[in-house]
Amino acid sequence: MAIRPVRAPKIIIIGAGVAGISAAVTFKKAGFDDFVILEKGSDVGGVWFWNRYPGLTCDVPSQLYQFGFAPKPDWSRVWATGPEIQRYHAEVVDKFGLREHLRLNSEVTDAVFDGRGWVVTLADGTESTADFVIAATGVLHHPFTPKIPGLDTFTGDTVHTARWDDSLDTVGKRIAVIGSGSTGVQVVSALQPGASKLTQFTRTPQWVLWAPMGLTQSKLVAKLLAASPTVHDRVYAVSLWASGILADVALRPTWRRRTMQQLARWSLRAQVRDEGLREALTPDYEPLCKRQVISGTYYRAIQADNAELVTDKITEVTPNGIRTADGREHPVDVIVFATGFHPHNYMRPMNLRGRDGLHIDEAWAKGPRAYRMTAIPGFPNLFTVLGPNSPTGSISLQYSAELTARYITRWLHRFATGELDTVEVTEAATARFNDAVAQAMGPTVWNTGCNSWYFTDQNTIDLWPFDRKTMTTMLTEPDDRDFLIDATADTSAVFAPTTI
Ligand code: NA7
Repeated sequence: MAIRPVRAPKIIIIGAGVAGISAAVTFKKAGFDDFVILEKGSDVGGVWFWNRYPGLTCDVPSQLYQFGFAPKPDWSRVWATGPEIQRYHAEVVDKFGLREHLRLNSEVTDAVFDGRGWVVTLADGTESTADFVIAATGVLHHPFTPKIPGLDTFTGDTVHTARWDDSLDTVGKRIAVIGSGSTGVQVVSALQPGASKLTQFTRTPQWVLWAPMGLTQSKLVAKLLAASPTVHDRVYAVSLWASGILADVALRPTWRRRTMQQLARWSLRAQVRDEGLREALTPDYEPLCKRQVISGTYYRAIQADNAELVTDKITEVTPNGIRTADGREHPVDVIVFATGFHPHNYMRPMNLRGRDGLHIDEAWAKGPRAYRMTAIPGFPNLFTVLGPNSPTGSISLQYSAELTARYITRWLHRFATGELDTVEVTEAATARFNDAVAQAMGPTVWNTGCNSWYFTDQNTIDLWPFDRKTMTTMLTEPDDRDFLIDATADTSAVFAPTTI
Protein backbone atom coordinates (compact mmCIF):
# COMPACT_ATOMS: atom_id res chain seq x y z
CA MET A 1 0.00 0.00 0.00
CA ALA A 2 1.39 3.41 -0.86
CA ILE A 3 0.18 6.85 0.06
CA ARG A 4 -0.94 9.26 -2.63
CA PRO A 5 0.20 12.62 -1.32
CA VAL A 6 -1.91 15.73 -1.45
CA ARG A 7 1.24 17.80 -1.89
CA ALA A 8 4.89 16.90 -2.25
CA PRO A 9 7.09 18.56 0.36
CA LYS A 10 9.87 20.62 -1.15
CA ILE A 11 13.07 19.75 0.66
CA ILE A 12 16.56 21.25 0.76
CA ILE A 13 19.30 18.99 2.08
CA ILE A 14 22.46 20.85 3.05
CA GLY A 15 25.53 18.67 2.66
CA ALA A 16 26.36 15.64 0.52
CA GLY A 17 28.37 13.60 2.98
CA VAL A 18 27.32 10.45 4.83
CA ALA A 19 24.36 12.26 6.44
CA GLY A 20 23.15 14.01 3.29
CA ILE A 21 23.40 10.90 1.13
CA SER A 22 21.55 8.86 3.77
CA ALA A 23 18.77 11.44 3.91
CA ALA A 24 18.45 11.75 0.14
CA VAL A 25 18.26 8.00 -0.51
CA THR A 26 15.84 7.47 2.39
CA PHE A 27 13.54 10.26 1.20
CA LYS A 28 13.65 9.01 -2.37
CA LYS A 29 12.81 5.47 -1.32
CA ALA A 30 9.86 6.83 0.67
CA GLY A 31 8.57 8.59 -2.44
CA PHE A 32 9.73 12.12 -1.59
CA ASP A 33 11.87 13.19 -4.48
CA ASP A 34 11.28 16.93 -4.66
CA PHE A 35 14.61 17.74 -3.08
CA VAL A 36 17.91 19.36 -3.87
CA ILE A 37 21.19 18.66 -2.16
CA LEU A 38 23.29 21.77 -1.74
CA GLU A 39 26.95 20.93 -1.32
CA LYS A 40 29.69 23.45 -0.68
CA GLY A 41 32.46 21.22 -2.08
CA SER A 42 33.10 20.31 -5.69
CA ASP A 43 32.16 16.67 -5.06
CA VAL A 44 30.13 14.50 -2.71
CA GLY A 45 31.58 12.64 0.29
CA GLY A 46 31.84 15.25 3.05
CA VAL A 47 34.85 14.48 5.25
CA TRP A 48 35.96 11.92 2.67
CA PHE A 49 36.02 14.61 0.02
CA TRP A 50 37.82 17.23 2.13
CA ASN A 51 40.34 14.87 3.73
CA ARG A 52 42.90 13.55 1.27
CA TYR A 53 46.07 13.35 3.34
CA PRO A 54 48.54 10.51 2.80
CA GLY A 55 47.69 7.42 4.83
CA LEU A 56 44.01 8.33 5.30
CA THR A 57 42.23 5.20 6.48
CA CYS A 58 38.88 4.71 8.19
CA ASP A 59 39.29 3.17 11.64
CA VAL A 60 35.88 1.50 11.42
CA PRO A 61 35.85 -1.82 9.48
CA SER A 62 34.55 -1.32 5.95
CA GLN A 63 31.77 -3.90 6.22
CA LEU A 64 30.30 -1.68 8.94
CA TYR A 65 31.28 1.67 7.48
CA GLN A 66 28.76 1.49 4.67
CA PHE A 67 25.14 2.38 4.09
CA GLY A 68 22.61 -0.30 5.00
CA PHE A 69 20.90 0.36 1.65
CA ALA A 70 24.12 0.10 -0.37
CA PRO A 71 26.08 -2.98 0.64
CA LYS A 72 29.52 -3.25 -0.90
CA PRO A 73 30.82 -6.80 -0.77
CA ASP A 74 34.20 -6.10 -2.37
CA TRP A 75 36.02 -3.65 -0.16
CA SER A 76 39.69 -4.17 -0.92
CA ARG A 77 40.74 -3.83 2.72
CA VAL A 78 39.21 -4.70 6.06
CA TRP A 79 39.74 -1.03 7.00
CA ALA A 80 39.21 0.91 3.80
CA THR A 81 41.38 3.78 2.66
CA GLY A 82 39.97 7.28 2.19
CA PRO A 83 40.07 7.16 -1.64
CA GLU A 84 38.13 3.85 -1.74
CA ILE A 85 35.46 5.23 0.61
CA GLN A 86 35.23 8.36 -1.49
CA ARG A 87 34.74 6.27 -4.67
CA TYR A 88 32.02 4.30 -2.86
CA HIS A 89 30.14 7.51 -2.04
CA ALA A 90 30.27 8.61 -5.68
CA GLU A 91 28.99 5.17 -6.77
CA VAL A 92 26.10 5.32 -4.29
CA VAL A 93 25.15 8.79 -5.51
CA ASP A 94 25.03 7.49 -9.09
CA LYS A 95 23.29 4.23 -8.26
CA PHE A 96 20.45 5.96 -6.44
CA GLY A 97 20.04 8.72 -9.03
CA LEU A 98 21.09 11.54 -6.72
CA ARG A 99 23.18 13.45 -9.30
CA GLU A 100 20.15 15.20 -10.76
CA HIS A 101 19.33 16.53 -7.27
CA LEU A 102 22.87 17.66 -6.56
CA ARG A 103 24.14 21.25 -6.70
CA LEU A 104 27.88 21.22 -6.13
CA ASN A 105 29.97 24.30 -5.27
CA SER A 106 26.86 25.65 -3.55
CA GLU A 107 27.64 27.03 -0.12
CA VAL A 108 24.60 28.00 1.92
CA THR A 109 25.10 31.33 3.65
CA ASP A 110 21.55 31.99 4.88
CA ALA A 111 18.56 29.88 5.79
CA VAL A 112 15.63 31.83 7.15
CA PHE A 113 12.22 30.53 8.26
CA ASP A 114 9.50 32.86 6.96
CA GLY A 115 6.58 31.57 9.00
CA ARG A 116 5.59 28.77 6.63
CA GLY A 117 8.79 27.51 5.07
CA TRP A 118 12.44 28.25 4.45
CA VAL A 119 14.27 30.68 2.23
CA VAL A 120 17.79 29.45 1.56
CA THR A 121 20.49 31.64 0.03
CA LEU A 122 23.75 30.54 -1.51
CA ALA A 123 27.08 32.39 -1.48
CA ASP A 124 26.45 33.52 -5.07
CA GLY A 125 23.15 35.11 -4.01
CA THR A 126 20.86 32.45 -5.51
CA GLU A 127 17.69 32.01 -3.45
CA SER A 128 15.54 28.88 -3.14
CA THR A 129 12.54 28.07 -1.02
CA ALA A 130 11.62 24.84 0.70
CA ASP A 131 9.04 23.40 3.07
CA PHE A 132 11.75 21.54 4.97
CA VAL A 133 15.47 22.04 5.48
CA ILE A 134 17.65 19.10 6.42
CA ALA A 135 21.00 20.15 7.84
CA ALA A 136 23.44 17.33 7.09
CA THR A 137 26.45 19.53 7.58
CA GLY A 138 28.74 17.35 9.70
CA VAL A 139 30.69 17.84 12.88
CA LEU A 140 34.36 17.85 11.82
CA HIS A 141 34.25 20.32 9.00
CA HIS A 142 36.22 23.46 9.89
CA PRO A 143 39.97 22.73 10.16
CA PHE A 144 41.72 24.20 13.18
CA THR A 145 45.21 25.67 12.71
CA PRO A 146 46.78 27.08 15.88
CA LYS A 147 48.04 30.65 15.75
CA ILE A 148 51.72 30.11 16.42
CA PRO A 149 53.91 33.23 16.62
CA GLY A 150 56.08 33.58 13.53
CA LEU A 151 54.05 31.20 11.37
CA ASP A 152 53.77 33.85 8.65
CA THR A 153 57.57 34.09 8.45
CA PHE A 154 58.04 30.41 7.61
CA THR A 155 59.67 30.00 4.19
CA GLY A 156 58.76 26.33 3.67
CA ASP A 157 55.37 24.75 2.92
CA THR A 158 52.51 24.46 5.40
CA VAL A 159 49.42 22.31 5.01
CA HIS A 160 46.48 21.22 7.14
CA THR A 161 45.63 17.54 6.77
CA ALA A 162 41.98 18.36 6.04
CA ARG A 163 43.00 20.59 3.10
CA TRP A 164 45.84 18.51 1.70
CA ASP A 165 47.64 19.96 -1.30
CA ASP A 166 48.09 17.15 -3.81
CA SER A 167 51.00 18.99 -5.45
CA LEU A 168 52.99 19.01 -2.20
CA ASP A 169 56.10 16.87 -2.52
CA THR A 170 57.26 15.58 0.85
CA VAL A 171 59.76 12.98 -0.32
CA GLY A 172 63.27 13.65 0.91
CA LYS A 173 62.07 16.62 2.98
CA ARG A 174 62.37 17.46 6.65
CA ILE A 175 58.77 17.20 7.78
CA ALA A 176 57.15 18.46 10.96
CA VAL A 177 53.81 16.93 11.93
CA ILE A 178 51.93 18.75 14.69
CA GLY A 179 49.27 16.68 16.49
CA SER A 180 48.84 13.18 17.89
CA GLY A 181 45.18 12.35 17.13
CA SER A 182 44.01 9.74 14.62
CA THR A 183 45.12 11.97 11.77
CA GLY A 184 48.56 12.78 13.19
CA VAL A 185 49.24 9.10 13.77
CA GLN A 186 48.18 8.14 10.23
CA VAL A 187 50.09 10.90 8.52
CA VAL A 188 53.27 10.22 10.53
CA SER A 189 53.09 6.54 9.50
CA ALA A 190 52.59 7.48 5.85
CA LEU A 191 55.21 10.23 5.52
CA GLN A 192 58.03 8.84 7.67
CA PRO A 193 59.37 6.30 5.14
CA GLY A 194 59.97 8.94 2.43
CA ALA A 195 61.12 11.80 4.65
CA SER A 196 64.72 12.75 5.17
CA LYS A 197 63.60 13.48 8.74
CA LEU A 198 60.17 13.45 10.36
CA THR A 199 59.60 15.27 13.63
CA GLN A 200 56.28 14.87 15.39
CA PHE A 201 55.36 17.63 17.82
CA THR A 202 52.82 16.50 20.38
CA ARG A 203 51.11 18.26 23.24
CA THR A 204 49.26 15.31 24.76
CA PRO A 205 50.18 11.66 24.17
CA GLN A 206 47.40 9.37 22.93
CA TRP A 207 46.82 5.70 23.52
CA VAL A 208 47.31 3.90 20.21
CA LEU A 209 45.55 0.56 20.00
CA TRP A 210 47.26 -1.92 17.71
CA ALA A 211 45.26 -3.32 14.77
CA PRO A 212 46.36 -4.59 11.35
CA MET A 213 44.85 -1.64 9.53
CA GLY A 214 46.45 -2.59 6.21
CA LEU A 215 44.84 -6.04 6.11
CA THR A 216 43.33 -6.88 2.73
CA GLN A 217 39.81 -8.28 2.57
CA SER A 218 39.90 -11.74 1.10
CA LYS A 219 38.47 -12.07 -2.44
CA LEU A 220 36.62 -15.13 -1.22
CA VAL A 221 34.78 -13.02 1.35
CA ALA A 222 33.80 -10.59 -1.40
CA LYS A 223 32.53 -13.46 -3.56
CA LEU A 224 30.53 -14.96 -0.73
CA LEU A 225 28.95 -11.64 0.19
CA ALA A 226 28.19 -10.79 -3.42
CA ALA A 227 26.67 -14.21 -4.11
CA SER A 228 23.98 -13.85 -1.49
CA PRO A 229 22.38 -10.61 -0.34
CA THR A 230 20.99 -12.58 2.61
CA VAL A 231 24.47 -13.51 3.76
CA HIS A 232 25.53 -9.92 3.29
CA ASP A 233 22.57 -8.63 5.32
CA ARG A 234 23.40 -11.11 8.08
CA VAL A 235 27.05 -10.05 8.14
CA TYR A 236 25.95 -6.41 8.34
CA ALA A 237 23.52 -7.20 11.15
CA VAL A 238 26.21 -9.12 13.05
CA SER A 239 28.65 -6.21 12.56
CA LEU A 240 26.07 -3.81 13.96
CA TRP A 241 25.49 -6.12 16.89
CA ALA A 242 29.23 -6.50 17.51
CA SER A 243 29.68 -2.75 17.44
CA GLY A 244 27.17 -2.70 20.30
CA ILE A 245 29.87 -4.28 22.43
CA LEU A 246 32.10 -1.32 21.66
CA ALA A 247 29.29 1.04 22.61
CA ASP A 248 28.91 -0.82 25.88
CA VAL A 249 32.66 -0.53 26.49
CA ALA A 250 32.38 3.22 26.11
CA LEU A 251 29.21 3.59 28.14
CA ARG A 252 29.77 1.40 31.20
CA PRO A 253 32.80 0.69 33.41
CA THR A 254 32.79 -3.09 33.12
CA TRP A 255 35.42 -5.81 32.64
CA ARG A 256 34.95 -5.37 28.90
CA ARG A 257 36.13 -1.77 29.13
CA ARG A 258 39.03 -2.74 31.36
CA THR A 259 40.09 -5.46 28.89
CA MET A 260 40.11 -3.02 25.98
CA GLN A 261 42.08 -0.56 28.05
CA GLN A 262 44.61 -3.25 28.91
CA LEU A 263 44.97 -3.98 25.21
CA ALA A 264 45.82 -0.33 24.57
CA ARG A 265 48.41 -0.33 27.37
CA TRP A 266 49.83 -3.60 26.04
CA SER A 267 50.05 -2.13 22.52
CA LEU A 268 52.42 0.52 23.83
CA ARG A 269 54.45 -1.77 26.11
CA ALA A 270 54.90 -4.45 23.45
CA GLN A 271 55.95 -2.11 20.67
CA VAL A 272 58.04 0.56 22.36
CA ARG A 273 61.03 -0.80 24.24
CA ASP A 274 62.93 2.42 24.88
CA GLU A 275 61.84 3.57 28.32
CA GLY A 276 62.30 7.29 27.68
CA LEU A 277 60.27 7.19 24.49
CA ARG A 278 57.65 4.97 26.09
CA GLU A 279 57.26 7.43 28.93
CA ALA A 280 56.89 10.31 26.47
CA LEU A 281 54.20 8.31 24.65
CA THR A 282 52.29 7.35 27.80
CA PRO A 283 49.11 9.35 28.44
CA ASP A 284 48.06 10.30 31.97
CA TYR A 285 44.39 9.50 31.32
CA GLU A 286 42.47 6.27 30.68
CA PRO A 287 42.59 4.58 27.27
CA LEU A 288 39.38 5.20 25.25
CA CYS A 289 38.75 8.56 26.97
CA LYS A 290 39.69 10.51 23.86
CA ARG A 291 38.58 9.18 20.50
CA GLN A 292 40.62 5.95 20.39
CA VAL A 293 43.50 6.03 17.96
CA ILE A 294 44.08 2.75 16.13
CA SER A 295 47.22 1.92 14.17
CA GLY A 296 49.44 -1.01 13.33
CA THR A 297 52.29 1.15 12.03
CA TYR A 298 52.65 4.27 14.17
CA TYR A 299 54.96 3.00 16.93
CA ARG A 300 57.27 1.52 14.30
CA ALA A 301 57.32 4.80 12.38
CA ILE A 302 58.07 7.00 15.37
CA GLN A 303 60.93 4.70 16.38
CA ALA A 304 62.56 4.81 12.94
CA ASP A 305 66.04 6.34 12.66
CA ASN A 306 64.75 9.33 10.72
CA ALA A 307 61.91 10.06 13.19
CA GLU A 308 61.80 12.08 16.39
CA LEU A 309 59.09 12.76 18.92
CA VAL A 310 59.18 16.23 20.46
CA THR A 311 57.00 16.89 23.48
CA ASP A 312 58.39 20.31 24.40
CA LYS A 313 55.91 23.09 23.84
CA ILE A 314 56.16 24.91 20.51
CA THR A 315 56.98 28.56 21.20
CA GLU A 316 57.40 29.94 17.69
CA VAL A 317 57.83 29.18 14.05
CA THR A 318 61.00 30.64 12.55
CA PRO A 319 61.70 31.20 8.84
CA ASN A 320 63.39 27.79 8.72
CA GLY A 321 61.79 25.69 11.40
CA ILE A 322 60.04 25.34 14.72
CA ARG A 323 61.39 26.50 18.06
CA THR A 324 60.38 24.74 21.27
CA ALA A 325 60.32 25.86 24.91
CA ASP A 326 63.74 24.30 25.59
CA GLY A 327 65.18 26.86 23.15
CA ARG A 328 65.95 24.30 20.44
CA GLU A 329 65.21 25.17 16.82
CA HIS A 330 64.11 22.20 14.70
CA PRO A 331 64.87 22.92 11.04
CA VAL A 332 62.03 21.77 8.75
CA ASP A 333 60.94 22.17 5.12
CA VAL A 334 57.26 21.31 5.55
CA ILE A 335 54.86 21.79 8.46
CA VAL A 336 51.84 19.48 8.49
CA PHE A 337 49.06 20.59 10.81
CA ALA A 338 47.23 17.51 12.06
CA THR A 339 45.63 19.75 14.64
CA GLY A 340 42.01 18.77 14.19
CA PHE A 341 38.89 20.85 13.77
CA HIS A 342 36.60 23.42 15.29
CA PRO A 343 34.10 20.70 16.16
CA HIS A 344 30.42 21.20 17.05
CA ASN A 345 30.03 24.05 14.57
CA TYR A 346 27.46 22.07 12.60
CA MET A 347 25.58 24.55 10.39
CA ARG A 348 27.67 27.49 11.54
CA PRO A 349 28.88 29.90 10.27
CA MET A 350 25.51 30.37 8.60
CA ASN A 351 22.84 32.99 9.04
CA LEU A 352 20.34 30.38 10.22
CA ARG A 353 17.20 31.99 11.60
CA GLY A 354 14.15 30.18 12.83
CA ARG A 355 10.82 31.32 14.22
CA ASP A 356 10.60 35.06 15.02
CA GLY A 357 14.10 35.62 13.67
CA LEU A 358 15.79 33.45 16.31
CA HIS A 359 19.43 33.00 15.26
CA ILE A 360 21.12 29.64 15.75
CA ASP A 361 23.94 31.39 17.67
CA GLU A 362 21.36 32.67 20.18
CA ALA A 363 19.63 29.29 20.40
CA TRP A 364 23.00 27.61 20.93
CA ALA A 365 24.56 30.29 23.13
CA LYS A 366 25.11 27.58 25.74
CA GLY A 367 26.39 25.04 23.22
CA PRO A 368 24.81 22.93 20.48
CA ARG A 369 21.71 21.08 21.62
CA ALA A 370 18.94 19.24 19.87
CA TYR A 371 16.16 16.80 20.62
CA ARG A 372 17.26 13.24 19.85
CA MET A 373 20.02 14.55 17.55
CA THR A 374 17.58 16.00 15.05
CA ALA A 375 15.14 18.74 16.11
CA ILE A 376 15.87 22.19 17.55
CA PRO A 377 13.31 24.31 19.43
CA GLY A 378 12.61 27.55 17.58
CA PHE A 379 13.43 26.00 14.19
CA PRO A 380 10.26 24.57 12.64
CA ASN A 381 10.54 22.19 9.69
CA LEU A 382 14.28 21.95 10.14
CA PHE A 383 15.93 18.68 11.06
CA THR A 384 19.56 17.76 11.51
CA VAL A 385 21.00 14.42 10.42
CA LEU A 386 24.06 13.47 12.48
CA GLY A 387 23.47 16.66 14.46
CA PRO A 388 24.26 17.31 18.14
CA ASN A 389 24.91 14.19 20.26
CA SER A 390 25.43 11.97 17.24
CA PRO A 391 27.37 8.83 18.07
CA THR A 392 30.75 9.79 16.64
CA GLY A 393 32.27 7.67 19.39
CA SER A 394 30.38 4.40 19.35
CA ILE A 395 27.45 3.44 17.08
CA SER A 396 27.52 3.20 13.25
CA LEU A 397 27.11 6.67 11.78
CA GLN A 398 25.38 5.31 8.69
CA TYR A 399 22.87 3.43 10.84
CA SER A 400 22.19 6.56 12.89
CA ALA A 401 21.82 8.73 9.79
CA GLU A 402 19.41 6.33 8.09
CA LEU A 403 17.36 5.94 11.25
CA THR A 404 17.11 9.71 11.66
CA ALA A 405 16.20 10.16 8.01
CA ARG A 406 13.39 7.59 8.32
CA TYR A 407 12.14 9.42 11.40
CA ILE A 408 12.04 12.65 9.40
CA THR A 409 10.04 10.95 6.64
CA ARG A 410 7.25 10.42 9.21
CA TRP A 411 6.90 14.19 9.35
CA LEU A 412 7.19 14.51 5.58
CA HIS A 413 4.29 12.07 5.20
CA ARG A 414 2.15 14.12 7.54
CA PHE A 415 3.00 17.29 5.64
CA ALA A 416 2.21 15.53 2.37
CA THR A 417 -1.20 14.50 3.59
CA GLY A 418 -2.00 18.00 4.79
CA GLU A 419 -2.01 16.93 8.41
CA LEU A 420 0.52 19.61 9.28
CA ASP A 421 2.22 22.63 7.81
CA THR A 422 4.88 23.14 10.39
CA VAL A 423 6.34 21.02 13.14
CA GLU A 424 8.66 22.23 15.87
CA VAL A 425 10.04 20.39 18.86
CA THR A 426 9.18 21.88 22.24
CA GLU A 427 11.75 23.43 24.55
CA ALA A 428 10.49 21.21 27.39
CA ALA A 429 11.07 17.98 25.44
CA THR A 430 14.51 19.15 24.35
CA ALA A 431 15.44 20.05 27.93
CA ARG A 432 14.22 16.64 29.14
CA PHE A 433 16.28 14.86 26.51
CA ASN A 434 19.39 16.88 27.29
CA ASP A 435 19.00 16.29 31.03
CA ALA A 436 18.85 12.55 30.34
CA VAL A 437 21.94 12.85 28.13
CA ALA A 438 23.86 14.70 30.85
CA GLN A 439 22.96 12.06 33.41
CA ALA A 440 23.82 9.14 31.14
CA MET A 441 27.17 10.74 30.31
CA GLY A 442 28.32 10.21 33.93
CA PRO A 443 29.75 6.68 33.71
CA THR A 444 30.99 6.93 30.13
CA VAL A 445 34.70 6.57 29.44
CA TRP A 446 34.66 9.97 27.71
CA ASN A 447 34.05 11.48 31.14
CA THR A 448 37.05 9.98 32.91
CA GLY A 449 39.30 13.01 32.92
CA CYS A 450 40.80 13.86 29.55
CA ASN A 451 40.43 16.76 27.21
CA SER A 452 39.07 15.76 23.81
CA TRP A 453 37.25 17.23 20.85
CA TYR A 454 34.12 15.55 22.20
CA PHE A 455 33.81 18.41 24.73
CA THR A 456 31.97 21.58 23.79
CA ASP A 457 33.11 25.02 24.97
CA GLN A 458 30.48 24.66 27.68
CA ASN A 459 32.12 21.47 28.93
CA THR A 460 29.33 19.15 27.83
CA ILE A 461 30.15 15.98 25.90
CA ASP A 462 28.67 16.08 22.41
CA LEU A 463 28.13 12.33 21.97
CA TRP A 464 25.39 9.72 22.21
CA PRO A 465 25.46 8.19 25.72
CA PHE A 466 22.80 5.50 25.15
CA ASP A 467 22.87 2.18 23.35
CA ARG A 468 21.65 1.51 19.82
CA LYS A 469 18.38 0.00 20.97
CA THR A 470 17.52 3.20 22.84
CA MET A 471 18.42 5.22 19.77
CA THR A 472 16.18 3.06 17.61
CA THR A 473 13.31 3.37 20.07
CA MET A 474 13.68 7.13 20.30
CA LEU A 475 13.76 7.60 16.54
CA THR A 476 11.13 5.20 15.31
CA GLU A 477 7.78 6.85 15.96
CA PRO A 478 7.59 10.59 16.74
CA ASP A 479 5.84 11.43 20.00
CA ASP A 480 3.38 14.23 19.20
CA ARG A 481 3.46 15.44 22.81
CA ASP A 482 7.02 16.62 22.22
CA PHE A 483 6.11 18.81 19.25
CA LEU A 484 4.17 21.92 18.35
CA ILE A 485 2.21 20.92 15.29
CA ASP A 486 0.59 23.61 13.24
CA ALA A 487 -1.90 22.97 10.47
CA THR A 488 -3.30 26.05 8.85
CA ALA A 489 -3.74 24.58 5.39
CA ASP A 490 -7.10 23.44 4.12
CA THR A 491 -7.08 19.81 5.15
CA SER A 492 -10.38 18.95 3.52
CA ALA A 493 -8.40 17.09 0.89
CA VAL A 494 -6.81 14.85 3.46
CA PHE A 495 -5.38 11.79 1.81
CA ALA A 496 -6.94 8.42 1.72
CA PRO A 497 -4.45 5.58 1.67
CA THR A 498 -4.50 4.23 -1.81
CA THR A 499 -2.96 1.24 -3.37
CA ILE A 500 -0.99 2.42 -6.35
P1 NA7 B 1 42.10 15.57 16.97
O1 NA7 B 1 41.80 14.22 17.46
O2 NA7 B 1 41.29 16.72 17.46
O3 NA7 B 1 43.65 15.83 17.24
C1 NA7 B 1 44.23 17.10 17.11
C2 NA7 B 1 45.64 17.02 17.62
O4 NA7 B 1 46.28 18.30 17.46
C3 NA7 B 1 45.73 16.69 19.11
O5 NA7 B 1 46.83 15.86 19.31
C4 NA7 B 1 45.96 18.07 19.73
O6 NA7 B 1 46.60 18.02 20.98
C5 NA7 B 1 46.85 18.67 18.69
N1 NA7 B 1 46.94 20.13 18.78
C6 NA7 B 1 45.94 21.02 18.62
N2 NA7 B 1 46.40 22.26 18.79
C7 NA7 B 1 47.73 22.14 19.07
C8 NA7 B 1 48.75 23.06 19.36
N3 NA7 B 1 48.50 24.38 19.41
N4 NA7 B 1 49.99 22.58 19.62
C9 NA7 B 1 50.24 21.26 19.58
N5 NA7 B 1 49.30 20.34 19.31
C10 NA7 B 1 48.06 20.78 19.05
O7 NA7 B 1 42.00 15.64 15.36
P2 NA7 B 1 42.28 14.51 14.28
O8 NA7 B 1 42.20 15.16 12.95
O9 NA7 B 1 43.52 13.77 14.60
O10 NA7 B 1 41.12 13.49 14.46
C11 NA7 B 1 39.78 13.93 14.43
C12 NA7 B 1 38.85 12.76 14.27
O11 NA7 B 1 38.81 12.38 12.89
C13 NA7 B 1 39.26 11.50 14.96
O12 NA7 B 1 38.99 11.52 16.31
C14 NA7 B 1 38.46 10.45 14.22
O13 NA7 B 1 37.13 10.48 14.68
C15 NA7 B 1 38.52 10.97 12.81
P3 NA7 B 1 45.75 17.88 22.36
O14 NA7 B 1 45.37 16.43 22.42
O15 NA7 B 1 44.56 18.78 22.20
O16 NA7 B 1 46.66 18.32 23.40
